Amino acid sequence: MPDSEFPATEWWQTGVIYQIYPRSFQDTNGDGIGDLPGITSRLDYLVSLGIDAIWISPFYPSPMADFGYDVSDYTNVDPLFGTLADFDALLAAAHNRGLRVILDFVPNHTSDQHPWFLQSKSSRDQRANPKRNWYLWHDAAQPGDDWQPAKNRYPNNWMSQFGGHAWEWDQPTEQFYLHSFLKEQPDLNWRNPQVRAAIYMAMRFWLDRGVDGFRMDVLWLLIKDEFFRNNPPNPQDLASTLPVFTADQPETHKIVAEMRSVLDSYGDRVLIGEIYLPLPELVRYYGQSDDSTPNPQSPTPKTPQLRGANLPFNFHLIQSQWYAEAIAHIIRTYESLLPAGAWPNYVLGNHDQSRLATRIGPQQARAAAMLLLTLRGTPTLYYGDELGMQDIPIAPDQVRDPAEKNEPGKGKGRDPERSPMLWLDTPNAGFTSAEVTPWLPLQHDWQTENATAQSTRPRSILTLYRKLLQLRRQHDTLHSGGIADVAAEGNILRFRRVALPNGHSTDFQLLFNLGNDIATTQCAPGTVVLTTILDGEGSHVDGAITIEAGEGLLIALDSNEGILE
Ligand code: TEU
Ligand code: CA
Repeated sequence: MPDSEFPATEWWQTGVIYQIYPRSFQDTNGDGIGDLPGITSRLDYLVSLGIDAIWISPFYPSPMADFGYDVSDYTNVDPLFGTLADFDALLAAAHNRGLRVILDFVPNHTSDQHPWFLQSKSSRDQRANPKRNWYLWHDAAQPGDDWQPAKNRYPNNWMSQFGGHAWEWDQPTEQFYLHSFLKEQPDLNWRNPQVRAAIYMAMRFWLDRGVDGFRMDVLWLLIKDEFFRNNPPNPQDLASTLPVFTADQPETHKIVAEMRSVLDSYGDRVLIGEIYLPLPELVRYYGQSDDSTPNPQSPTPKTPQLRGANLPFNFHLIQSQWYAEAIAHIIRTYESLLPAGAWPNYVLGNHDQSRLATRIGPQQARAAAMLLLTLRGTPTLYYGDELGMQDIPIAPDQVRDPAEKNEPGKGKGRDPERSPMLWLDTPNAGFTSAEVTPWLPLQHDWQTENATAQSTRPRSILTLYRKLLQLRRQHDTLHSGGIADVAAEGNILRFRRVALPNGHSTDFQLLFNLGNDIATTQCAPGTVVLTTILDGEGSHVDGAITIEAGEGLLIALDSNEGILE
């Protein structure tokens, strides 16, 4: 559906985002852990790959209980990753190359070592302790017939995403505090205006330095029910509950709008939200017209009715089964639910999810690459997916992720998808020096599947990504045009990208065989521009066309009349 009323003009609409997990990208000081100077040293690779922006997972000072998602200082760099000067150098080097830099911001919780929390837990007397209310403290539940010590009388049934109760007892002040994740990650009280102001100030610290936007961690979880009501049981799985009172609370949208106005006061910056919600709820994070407030800084915003996140992350392709009908359904539903002026986006992998090539297999990972980079909307790539990196096996003594340590063997561990980037065929694949043990093991086939080796192979998945990124940049239909006729026929997924109404762009037909057998379909006359097996480009097609299992085809249609039904 071409949205010609709201053409794609912003860098975060036409561009492609690449996520870097800094621990795993490039080590420069021989401690086996990636760092900021490492990212700087690899910017030329990213330019040659053809992406437009990097999003860097947290590098702030942190005790690293959750590898940086437990922040103890929002306005500095952890010595493990470098210094503020290293960050400024990285930002300048990226900007010099035309790359944007997006930071990962973690507003829902801090580290339990953050000075705010240390102060908050120091006393429950709110006059003596102005930060008590910065976090979510609660008395123990009243004792009932089966009397229990206070520390066992949880205020309600809320559970941590990392297992166990979401409440931790603080004996000195005899109250519980809420932690949606680890007990080392106490949740901030987002109803407190002082908390909001403090976070917005920290955002400004980085915006003033020149960062191009934020990916906001767990944006849909910021506000919790003010009456702390119990979550109802999940009818599908009575051992769990539904997050009715802990997620997607209506007041969250006001906060997103506030964050957005902080960014808008700086110009062309982007607000991305990490949001795992069904599509109808997800698209509300673009902003809602009813509580939109005009922004005094930009009196004529391009999309006046949308004051929420620019890109509420769409994870539905990650969560979907890899079937043509399921994927066609997601694309059509998403497109139909997008509010006017909202720009779509798709994600296929991140540091919390099993690797794409492991989930769907190496052959389908090529089709997935073409799908992600030809859909309408901003794609976000996860580092290493361009090499077809897989989940790595993690032996019990190699486990690093607290999500695995807390609940071993439940498949919650995220170490497998965080293994070091593969650069070279030298020991440790160029990630760190030869004699060092990297913080996570390397993928076994690093000698042949590293970026340097794949660069020399004309049919490697890296070559495919480079070509796709080049084509996406080159053709305005691909980065800005419309989408139409999204359909599934058996295992074939198809859609058309529709030229902008400028008279000099091309329509494209996309065809993907998401099954395990060769399949045949029909195509309007056109020229094959790219196939995921990197074979057969330049041939003319008209009518019946055969597609290999896991193959995707990008076809430039001969004329716009040819494809009108
Ligand atoms: O993830 C939020 C989140 O919901 C994850 O727990 C996700 O559901 C799970 O990992 C899926 O496997 C964000 C960050 O991306 C994650 O790395 C952090 O651990 C978490 O927030 C806490 O900050
Ligand atoms: Ca290092």
